[in-house]
Amino acid sequence: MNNTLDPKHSYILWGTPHSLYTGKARSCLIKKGLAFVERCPSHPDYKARVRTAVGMVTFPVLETPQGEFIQDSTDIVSYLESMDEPASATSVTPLSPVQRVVARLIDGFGLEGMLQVAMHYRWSYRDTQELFLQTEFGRGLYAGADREARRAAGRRVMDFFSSSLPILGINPETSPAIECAYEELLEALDVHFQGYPYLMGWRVSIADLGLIAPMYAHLGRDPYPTALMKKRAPNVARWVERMQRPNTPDGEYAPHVADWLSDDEIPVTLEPVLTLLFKDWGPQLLADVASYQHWLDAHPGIESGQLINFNDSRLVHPTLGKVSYAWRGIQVQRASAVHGLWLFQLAQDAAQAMSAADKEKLSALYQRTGGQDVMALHLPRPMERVNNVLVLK
Ligand SMILES: N[C@@H](CCC(=O)N[C@@H](CS)C(=O)NCC(=O)O)C(=O)O
Repeated sequence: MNNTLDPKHSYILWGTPHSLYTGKARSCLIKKGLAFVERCPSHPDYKARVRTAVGMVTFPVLETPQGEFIQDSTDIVSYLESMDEPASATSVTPLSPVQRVVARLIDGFGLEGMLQVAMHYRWSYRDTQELFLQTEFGRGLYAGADREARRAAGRRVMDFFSSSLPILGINPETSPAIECAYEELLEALDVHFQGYPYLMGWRVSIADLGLIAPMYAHLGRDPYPTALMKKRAPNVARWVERMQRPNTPDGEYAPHVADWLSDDEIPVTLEPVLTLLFKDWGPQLLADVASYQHWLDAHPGIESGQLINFNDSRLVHPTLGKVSYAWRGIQVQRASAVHGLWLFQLAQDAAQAMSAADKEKLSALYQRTGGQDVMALHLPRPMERVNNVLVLK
C-alpha cells in the first residue's frame, strides 16, 4: 500500500474536526499509519465530486488513491481493514471470537448508542460554548480569512442540528438521566484506562474506533464536556489524545506486549463498561427491533433492496418512526435508529459464527454483565448497506 504523503496519491478524508463520525475514520487512518490529507466540505471539490459520488451531503467520506469514494465511518474502517492481512499488526478487528463480538458491540454503542449523550452535551450547553460551535461549524463551510464570515456560516446551520434534540429524546426530563449514565460510564472507563491503553487491552481495536466517535468531536473537544471529562476522568481524556496519535510504545504503562489479551480474554475492568452498555443501549435496541418488526409487518411481501426508512428519502440517519421505552426510571420518546440496528447486527453475526464452546464463554460474560435480554435479540430480517444507504437484504 502507498504509505508516503503525496496529496495526489494518499487517501483524502473528507470531514470536519467537529464531526462525530469523522473521528472514527480519522483515528483508523492514524492508527494504521496511513498517509492521508483531511479536507473540509468547504473545499470546492466537495460539491463538485464528493457529493455527486455519494449522492448525499454527508461526511466522513474516504477518497481512495484509486479514486473510489466510501461513505460511512464503519464502511471506511471495513475497507481499510480489507487492505490489511487479517493477522497483520495494523489490523483492528480481533480474530478471536469473544473479543470480536465485544469489540463490535462497543463499536456500535459508541457510534449510535452514545449519540444522545454527545448531542446533549453539545447543544444543551450551547450558551456556554456558542462561539466555539459557531467557529467549528463554520470551519466546515467557509475556508476564507474573514473570521466573522466563518462564524456566520456556522450560525446558519447550527439551529438545524440543535433542533434534533427532541428527535433524540433529549429534553429537561431525560437530561439528568443522560448525565448520570455518562458520568457512570466515565468512571468505569477511567478505571479501565488506568490499567490499559485501549479498550480491549494493549492494542487498538474497532471498539476504540467506535467509542472515539462521540468521545472526540463532542465529548472530548467541545469546551463544556471536555472540562467535565478532564476533571472527572483524566485517564479517559488521555485515551482521547492517544487515539489521535500513531501507534507508539506506551511508556506510561508497565511493559507489555502490544496485543489483545491471550486466550480470547476480555480485560476484567472492561466488564463494568459492558454492564453500562447493556443497561443504557439495551432498552433502545429492544424498542428499535420492535419498531423494525412493526414496519415489516405493515409491509408484507417487501422485497430485498427496499430502502429501510419511514419514507423514500435517502437519509444518513434513517428512522422507522417514534419509539418509547423505559430507561433509568423515566420514559424516553425518540425516533427509532435504524443504523444502530445494523451495527448491532454486525455483532450478532459475529456471535452466530462462533463454536458452541465459545458461545458458552460469551454467554457467561453476558450473564455477568446483564446482557442476556439484549443478546437474545435478533433482527427479524437482515439489512445491508448498498449505495450508501441501508436496505433489506
Ligand atoms: N452512519 C454515518 C453517519 C454520518 C453522519 O451522520 N454524518 C453527519 C456529520 S458528522 C451528517 O452528515 N449529518 C447530517 C445529517 O444528519 O443529515 C457514518 O457512520 O459515517
